[in-house]
Amino acid sequence: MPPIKRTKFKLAPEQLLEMFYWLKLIRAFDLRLSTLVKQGKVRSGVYTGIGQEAIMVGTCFGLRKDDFIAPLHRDLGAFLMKGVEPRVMMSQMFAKSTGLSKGRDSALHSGVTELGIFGNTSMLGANLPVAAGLGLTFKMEKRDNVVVAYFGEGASNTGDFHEALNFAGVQQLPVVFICENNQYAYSVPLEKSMAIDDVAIRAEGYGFDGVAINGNDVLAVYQAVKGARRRARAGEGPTLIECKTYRWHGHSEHDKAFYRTKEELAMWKSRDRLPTFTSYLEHMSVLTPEKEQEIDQRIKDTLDDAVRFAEDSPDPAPEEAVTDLYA
Ligand SMILES: Cc1ncc(C[n+]2csc(CCOP(=O)(O)OP(=O)(O)O)c2C)c(N)n1
Repeated sequence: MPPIKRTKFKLAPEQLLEMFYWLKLIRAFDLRLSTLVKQGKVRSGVYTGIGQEAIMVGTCFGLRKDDFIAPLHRDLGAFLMKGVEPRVMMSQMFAKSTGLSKGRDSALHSGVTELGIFGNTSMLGANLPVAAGLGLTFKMEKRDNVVVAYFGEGASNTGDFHEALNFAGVQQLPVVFICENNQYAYSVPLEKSMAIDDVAIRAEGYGFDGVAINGNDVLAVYQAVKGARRRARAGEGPTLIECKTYRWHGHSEHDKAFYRTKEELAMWKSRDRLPTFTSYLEHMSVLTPEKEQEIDQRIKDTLDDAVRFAEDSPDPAPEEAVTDLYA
């Protein structure tokens, strides 16, 4: 079969391959971190997004550098896609001086303004009013940038969530709200924290569209976000996209997740779309086994280098604890 020129959603074969690379890199990064935690090498809680990679890839793919993301504790992949080098990301997790926050904080609370990454705080939902505020800035400065703001279904029960959506709806702000509905907020299952099935319907109460999609399907996420982004850039206001998914590991690597059954986990693992996406790319003659091997090797080399760099990096100097502070 001759190589094809155009595939789904006008994505060129190289773009599909790029998506494939990111999906695999992000999963491999989190899996490597999980191993490193067991080896006692990581100095922070690690909140992997294994099983949720399609959300990060589908939402960040096609974002401009000057667009902003407001990521969560589980969105390491979004940091990578927005331009943080894997070795810097790894150092961050090792709390080394070469990490994003130079060892001040070892998880994903750092921001990188020049890459359009807003630093998150621990308070669930608190990133959302800030994202709305950023959207207001874009609107007031007449810039056609967008903010992609992430939250879990658990966070959608906080007051901050509702205030942010209300404000964004009233002001028609360029914010794409991404709900990562992974079925649990720590150990609390969806049905014990909400009396509705879809977080997406909450958007209606604030005057804009909400849609629930398969968050494991990278192309479905990409397509939904692309439309939302276009509307946001055109001044047509926010959208809420609820991505249904599941986290394969516990809330964090120290959580054994005894609150769910093996059968449930197996069922969700069977809904992993990475094998399906691989077959799709092969079917479209975009991917060959050799190409896949090449990508796997590139990912392994990248991660080996990142771990080496983090291990070899110095700890922060004690006197640095009082630098870079607002007074
Ligand atoms: C306001 C607030 N309440 C409780 C916590 C403790 N906490 C941290 S993560 C978490 C669960 C988050 O669930 P969800 O929002 O669905 O995101 P997920 O971790 O599943 O991706 C909780 C309860 C917190 N950080 N902030």
